[in-house]
Amino acid sequence: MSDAMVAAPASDAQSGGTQRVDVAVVGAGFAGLYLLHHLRKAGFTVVALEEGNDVGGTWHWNRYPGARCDIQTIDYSYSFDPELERAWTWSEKYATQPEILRYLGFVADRYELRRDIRFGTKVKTATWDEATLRWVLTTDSGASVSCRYYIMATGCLSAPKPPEIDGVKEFKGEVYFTGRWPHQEVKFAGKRVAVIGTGSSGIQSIPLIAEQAVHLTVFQRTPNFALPAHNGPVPADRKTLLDNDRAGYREQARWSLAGVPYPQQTTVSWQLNDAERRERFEQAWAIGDLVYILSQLWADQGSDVDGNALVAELIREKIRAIVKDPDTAAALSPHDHPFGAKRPCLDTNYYATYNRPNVTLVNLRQEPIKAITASGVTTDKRSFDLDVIVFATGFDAMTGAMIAVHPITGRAGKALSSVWADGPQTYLGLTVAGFPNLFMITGPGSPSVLSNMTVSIEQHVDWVVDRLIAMREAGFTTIEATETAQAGWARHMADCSMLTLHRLANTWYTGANVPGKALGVMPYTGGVGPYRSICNEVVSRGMLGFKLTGPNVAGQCNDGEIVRLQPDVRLVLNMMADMKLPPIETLGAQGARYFINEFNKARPAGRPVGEVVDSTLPGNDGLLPYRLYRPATPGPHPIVVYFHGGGWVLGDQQSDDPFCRDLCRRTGMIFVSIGYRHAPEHRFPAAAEDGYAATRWIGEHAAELGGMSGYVLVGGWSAGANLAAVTCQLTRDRGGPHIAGQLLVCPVTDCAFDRPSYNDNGTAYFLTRGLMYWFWDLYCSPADRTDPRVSPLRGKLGGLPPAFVVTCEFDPLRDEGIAYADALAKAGVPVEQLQARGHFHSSFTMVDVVRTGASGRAKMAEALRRFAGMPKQAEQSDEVTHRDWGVSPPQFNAAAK
Ligand code: NA7
Repeated sequence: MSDAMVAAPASDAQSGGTQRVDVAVVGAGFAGLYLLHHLRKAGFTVVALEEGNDVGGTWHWNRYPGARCDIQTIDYSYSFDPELERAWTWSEKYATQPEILRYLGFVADRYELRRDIRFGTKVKTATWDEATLRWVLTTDSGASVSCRYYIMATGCLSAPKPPEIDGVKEFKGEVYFTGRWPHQEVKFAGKRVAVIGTGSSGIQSIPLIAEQAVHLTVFQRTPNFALPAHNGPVPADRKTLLDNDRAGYREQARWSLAGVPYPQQTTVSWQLNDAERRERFEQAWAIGDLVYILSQLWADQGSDVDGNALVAELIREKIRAIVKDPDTAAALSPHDHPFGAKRPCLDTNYYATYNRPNVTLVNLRQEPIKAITASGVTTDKRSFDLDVIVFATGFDAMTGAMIAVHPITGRAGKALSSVWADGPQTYLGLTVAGFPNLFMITGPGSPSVLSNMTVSIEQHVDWVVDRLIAMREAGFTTIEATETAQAGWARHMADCSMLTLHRLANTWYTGANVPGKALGVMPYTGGVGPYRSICNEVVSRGMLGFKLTGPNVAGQCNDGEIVRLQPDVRLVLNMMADMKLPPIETLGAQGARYFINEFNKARPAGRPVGEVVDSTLPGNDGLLPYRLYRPATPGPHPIVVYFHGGGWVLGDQQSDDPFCRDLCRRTGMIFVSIGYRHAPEHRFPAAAEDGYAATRWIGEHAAELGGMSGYVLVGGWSAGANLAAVTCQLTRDRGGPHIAGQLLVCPVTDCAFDRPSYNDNGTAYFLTRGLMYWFWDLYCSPADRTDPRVSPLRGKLGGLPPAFVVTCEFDPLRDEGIAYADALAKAGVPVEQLQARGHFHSSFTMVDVVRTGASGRAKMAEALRRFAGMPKQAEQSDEVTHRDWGVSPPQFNAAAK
């Protein structure tokens, strides 16, 4: 059956002033229309309630001159019906508001949606009725509605915020709001016009108003980054991609990060030189596509302040080149937020407009508006006589339209506005604990405004409608998120937002544009594809985090948190699972070494250090290779003797290269990574004795290596941390050298395999129980395993150097690491622990892959510097986004305002 032929089941007749339906939808924009269609197709009775007098939602209200979408229109379209796609052709790369509105009207006609939409109807209150297990909606016109399910498709940018300037009512001229633009044409010719606000709406409308007005004064509080849209026909390259494989193109969009099918960029800024970066930037500038420039320049631009600053400066250079007056160019150049942290704009002639003689820019940072008067605007410094004021001052974004239905009263009489007083709390951005059978489309906590909205809307609608169908089939009539699931989602949201720069800017993404609004990154920053996979996982894990009940079936509740891993750890593990790698222990030692070397080739290059030297030193039985990493700062530097991971079998002196580089940069210390002998060729105690011999030699030759004499530090990861721990015991017992501190990252400390983490984390987190057994078998026969040179936990622990012990929540070795730290402390050794939530065994060594590991590495570096008596190092650029990591930052932090 064609989608266009779907018959609508009739809603129950209105009785006693109440319309009874299965589902009530609020809003008739992109989300409401697709919901209506999909729900009807699934056999539900539905009514949509829409305040406007026609379909369109945001596009119904935002009719200001120059209003266009800022995602290319071929991407900003429904994809649920191939026939619909064939039936509509966009005329431009970025369609105008009238064309988008025509499209939505076309969709409404095609599926005969209007007959189930009550236009001109505002929902006033919504109340959950415990007795009937239904929602009751009252409206400002016509019958109230009784529905089993209540779905808010109210949009993210649909509640304009008041301008918050005194005297607006005094003004005798014309006043317009971009978000509530009149339907008749507004004429600016011959008029003195002001535009207040330079977000997308201001930036799109200013050039067109300037062409008509006798004079235009732009009042700018915060300059924004704007890029030329280069609008015109749909670009041939994108259209060809779509035409050649429409289904594949759409599917790629659904699994992409932003809902537009661009590949993930992997090259980081420091791998490119100035000329290469400039070339990439110029290409992006010429393309005119927000998602392209935000995702395709270099991988660290959205996550690292230094990587971001490079783009920001290139854009400011463009502004200076376009705008002739240097003071105006300076005022238009953003410096107070990272590029992309605030929604950048797409423009047509925006900056060039300031070269017109009839345009003035007023920098409100230098002369704030005092008031609006009968004749115009008065700032601290001067008055402007005006005929027209256009407020392009934005929206109470993401939550405003939902809270505007007031009150929404859920279970136990609780109002949504009070539950969200400290910021929106949701599960998946789709549901709220305490509000059964209430769904939100693109609600706070979903990718929404950080994505191509149409892709996110379709995913949400499909997910919600599919759940309603499944519930109907199973006999369930209520669904409600659990508090545990919701709290887990807040934590995951906070973890995700540590990976981007959004939290560093005051924007409508964070609620900072509305005075008094709780602050926090409201949209989900983890990406569209990952979000989709999480929603799917909720279903595949038996509706994890939801309570389901029905009159004739047993209730169901699989309580829990859907994502407990750090977001980038989850991606890495999923990627590895998709690769269907063979278990390493089945490859044999040579095969496993080859495999790991090949695997390591694909990782991002480590960051530059002052110097890298390969050489050899005497081990316990012959020369050992080593790699020395020297900081760029003048020496002598403290030396850290470093032991790589690999279960005493794999790896070599450069296998932990990115980790050594990172720690070398953070600590300002020399790292010497030792190529100790491996099993099975050299079994226990070869590696342990090499570790000791190398440390002693380095201690004796520290000055020759450019290091400080008199002490060394030791560090290592995994089996390397085992060697570092063992080395500390051996140097204590064998007369030196003096070790000032030990860094043990996920150490092997004991030969017992019965601690809970061996079970909890034994199979699913890359380092498996089976692999550990294999390592042990190759390195050490059972009779030797209690020897402290391989099980340092069984050794004497008093008198050891201070230690920093790192363990990861999802690591089989977690509990033996914690046991070692506890035992050290008990023996009187100064010890600090970092128990890394949501991390796995390789989190900290996968530098620039598991970026949430940055703050943990910063703490390791701090500890090493403390051990060496050095002052705290200045924060590195990747710590800025991670500095709160590990302490469960609240999603919302009112104090931050
Ligand atoms: P935005 O992007 O929120 O822009 C609003 C603009 O108005 C922004 O420049 C604000 O400055 C400014 N503003 C807000 N209140 C005031 C007051 N009281 N005085 C002076 N200036 C003020 O809204 P838009 O409608 O342009 O765009 C919304 C989204 O629609 C956009 O991101 C796209 O996704 C489409 P501020 O930055 O707060 O200092």
